[in-house]
Amino acid sequence: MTHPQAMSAQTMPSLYGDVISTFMGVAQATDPKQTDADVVVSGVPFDLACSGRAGTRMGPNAIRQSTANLIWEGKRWPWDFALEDRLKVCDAGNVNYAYGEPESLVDNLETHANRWLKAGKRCLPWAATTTSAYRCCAHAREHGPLALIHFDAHTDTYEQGTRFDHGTIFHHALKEGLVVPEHSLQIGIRTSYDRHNHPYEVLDADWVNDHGAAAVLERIRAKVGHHPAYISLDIDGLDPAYAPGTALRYAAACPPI
Ligand SMILES: [Mn+2]
Repeated sequence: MTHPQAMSAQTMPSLYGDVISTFMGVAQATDPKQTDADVVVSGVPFDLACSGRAGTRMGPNAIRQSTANLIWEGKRWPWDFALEDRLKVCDAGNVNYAYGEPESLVDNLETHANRWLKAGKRCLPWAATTTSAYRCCAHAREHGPLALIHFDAHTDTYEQGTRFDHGTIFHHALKEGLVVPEHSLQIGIRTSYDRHNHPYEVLDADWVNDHGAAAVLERIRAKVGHHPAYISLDIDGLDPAYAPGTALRYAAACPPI
C-alpha cells in the first residue's frame, strides 16, 4: 500500500471514511457535466483551524448517515411533496486534502466550489469549520461581490488571528471585496463586537428572540433583495441544546427556525 504522504491531495483516499452513502440517497456525481442536478452538496472534513473542541471533520459523513432513514420516506412531514419533485440534488463527496498541509484544503476547496458554480449549480457544502466559508465565497472574485446572510454566535470579523483562523473570515472577505456590507446581515450573534464600528448590520440573539422568525425573514428580504447571496450557517448560531457537539457552545440562542 502506498503511504498517504506519497500521494497527492487529489488522489489520497479520505482518512475519515469515503462516502458510505450519499445525502438522502441522491446520485453521486464528481463531474458537473455529467449531472443535471440544480444543487450539489459536498463535505469539507477539515477542522484543523478550529479553536475549540475539534472532531467536526467527522461531520459531513455523519450528516449523510443521519439522512439514511429519509431515503425511504419519500414525502417528509410536514411537506406534501418529495424533494425530488421540486429539486434535483447530487452529492459530490468530500473535498480532500493532505492532512499535514492545511493549505491544500484551502486551494482544493476554492477549486471545487468554482468548478460547480461555473457549471450553474448551487453549492451546499457542509464544512467542519467556518474557515471554509471564506473560500466558498471566493468565487465572487470572478462573479462580483455577494450579499452575506450569516447565522452565528460570532461575527467572525476579528482582525487578529492566524492565517486560517475561523474567526477572521468575514473581515478578510470584506477587505478583499467579496461581500457587500450594505446588503449583508449577521443573525443570532451573542458574543462581543464593536457595536459602534461594525461593518455589518447585526440582528443579535436578543433581537431575534424578541421579534421572532417572521421578522428575521422580513429583514433579510429588505436588506438582501435580489442581490446574489452567500448563506453561512455556523452551527453555534443554534442553541447548544440543539447542537451540543459544536466546538464553541453559547447558550441563550434563538430556537431553530
Ligand atoms: Mn461561531
